[in-house]
Amino acid sequence: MRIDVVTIFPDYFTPLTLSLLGKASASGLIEVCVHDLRTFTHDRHNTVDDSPYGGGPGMVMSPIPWGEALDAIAAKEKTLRPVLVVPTPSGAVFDQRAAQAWTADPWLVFACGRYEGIDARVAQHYAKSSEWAGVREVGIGDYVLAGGEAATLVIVEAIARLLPGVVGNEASVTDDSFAAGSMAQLVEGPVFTKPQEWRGLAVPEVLLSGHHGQIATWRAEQARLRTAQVRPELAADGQMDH
Ligand code: 6GU
Repeated sequence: MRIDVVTIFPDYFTPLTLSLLGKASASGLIEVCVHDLRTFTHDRHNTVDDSPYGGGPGMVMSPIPWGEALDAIAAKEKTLRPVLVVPTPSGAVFDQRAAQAWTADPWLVFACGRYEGIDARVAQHYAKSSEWAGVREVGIGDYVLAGGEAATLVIVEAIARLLPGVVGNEASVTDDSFAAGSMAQLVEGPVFTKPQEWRGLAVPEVLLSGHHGQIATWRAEQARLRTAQVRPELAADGQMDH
């Protein structure tokens, strides 16, 4: 999968060179390229923002450097069409289902907005461009961040770890909380490792029993209990009780 990121803070993306994502890049499973939006400006101060039409607080990102940056990126590859991803708290929530679906896209371009956001005509323009595969405006939760950078890191990590070969143990991905194909939306229950007793706390007996069926049943019950406790709004809650 090819991933381009456009931002006024390229340094924000050094985490993409570390750990799981760093290895995925080194092995060619993902190809990440980070671009500085200011290199697509032409004035002395590398201006990327302007005051909002209609008034109000804050500044809006100009469509002009965005158009130049995104056109330049799309022009580098003639055989693939990129999807433009615009992280914004005004977007639909990016969840595990979206992460799984987006693993099928060969090329994602992330446009990281700052200030009050990017001039809306950028998303409009690329949504109707035949050289692009579409525009997706997404948020990562019900809170407001200072810009799209942190959300982009979250989204890239959520997708990349689902790509075949990125995570060593495939089962650790399919067993995830929220993993597609699980009967219900559940968070996972508690996990334990050695020692068998630590500071007076014992590992639950069933996990030492070697009875795989009983262990699976116990884990499913723990997931159900924890989900009911911390995420009562999730669809699974209650339904499996009747
Ligand atoms: Cl994608 N961007 C910003 N600025 N805030 C957010 C968000 C995105 N998702 C949740 N809050």
